[in-house]
Amino acid sequence: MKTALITGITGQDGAYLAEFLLDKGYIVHGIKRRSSLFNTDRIDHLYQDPHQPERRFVLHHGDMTDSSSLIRIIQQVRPDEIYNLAAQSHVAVSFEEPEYTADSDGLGPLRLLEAIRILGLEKKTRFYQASTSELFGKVREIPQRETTPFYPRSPYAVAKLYAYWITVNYREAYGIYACNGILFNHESPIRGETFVTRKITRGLARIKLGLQERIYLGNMDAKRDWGHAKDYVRMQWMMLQQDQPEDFVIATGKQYSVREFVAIAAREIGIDIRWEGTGVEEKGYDQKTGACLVEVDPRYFRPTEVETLLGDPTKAKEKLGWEPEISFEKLVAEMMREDLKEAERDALCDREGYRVHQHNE
Ligand code: NDP
Ligand code: GDR
Repeated sequence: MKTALITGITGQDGAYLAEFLLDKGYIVHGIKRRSSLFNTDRIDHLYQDPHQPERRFVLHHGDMTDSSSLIRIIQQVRPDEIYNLAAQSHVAVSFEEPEYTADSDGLGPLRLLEAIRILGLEKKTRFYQASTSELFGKVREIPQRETTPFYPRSPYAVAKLYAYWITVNYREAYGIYACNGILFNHESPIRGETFVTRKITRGLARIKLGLQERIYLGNMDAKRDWGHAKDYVRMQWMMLQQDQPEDFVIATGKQYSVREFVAIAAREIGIDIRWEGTGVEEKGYDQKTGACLVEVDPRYFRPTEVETLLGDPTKAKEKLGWEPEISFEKLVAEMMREDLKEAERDALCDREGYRVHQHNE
């Protein structure tokens, strides 16, 4: 039975990966950071009571900015595989918290790699680093592949650039089985609510149920290559099962604009959007009722933007036989369906006088 340690287990990918590895028979350990409220909604269905003698799912308190906690946990768990998914993962927030982002996203991976070395686990523990298409930033080649030059455009991407290279360096310097998955955007019904796809599906569902009037968005022209998180965590595991460690781009090879995402998601719930204006003047109206459902708010513009990302997953396909199984259309439909359910629950609570989330950001 293999043992895996997942950092960022309470996040979107952490939850799907934990489920995937438990199904494969792994013992799964996860690192969560202390928060003032329970913060384990995404993994509560996997939870096992700590008083139970034989557990296959174990949570530890730790933080990517605290070497002592990381060394202690790795010493205790002695994992066969570490999946480093923890990060301050919001690009826009990284402009507001650049130093913290550098610490957790850049130095955090270094702390894990050093722990592997200090504990003499170089030959035992395999390491996966959650690298990102944001590394390509201001793109200089379309589509982007493993050999495309990097040009990061945010404190987040710069921190991840350090993480990418320190992973390569520890592989070359100390022979650690360490790889980077350069993953393009991947989404799901459990995507964080402030990433643009979830903001759109959640907002539209709440509009449909009368809980909110409008969605405020930033750059409508941004284009992304959006896949499903379930397909992408499978690939994270596959990367650690090879004879030799290598870096891979994971993407679908198709891209859509934010505007197109809105239109496709709205159609899922029977709304056709009519667009008017451009730039900060742009608005989206419901064709039938004439209500304004979408408005641009410049507060969501970023100081430097990544305008377009499109990945070429040929290497993953040829070397690992990986291909995405869930189409873009299915992804959007699933997200809309699940957000409608959530909005229905909120509407019910609202009617019964219980306070529901008002966040619209
Ligand atoms: P999420 O934001 O959903 O999850 C991030 C996780 O990291 C959460 O569990 C969070 O904990 C944890 N975390 C944040 N800071 C710390 C810290 N200082 N110490 C310990 N844990 C911390 O991200 P995703 O699941 O979407 O992404 C997983 C990884 O993949 C991230 O590293 C991200 O940057 C990267 N990535 C994501 C892509 C995507 O499209 N989803 C694409 C490419 C890369 P908490 O729940 O307490 O906030
Ligand atoms: P991204 O994802 O920055 O690509 O990072 P996000 O969904 O935040 O933005 C995608 C694009 O949409 C534009 N946009 C908006 N974005 C947000 N969040 N909110 C808005 O209102 C809005 N309006 C337009 C953005 O400007 C951007 O161009 C994600 C994260 O998961 C990273 O951790 C990961 O590394 C990359 O994907 C790959």
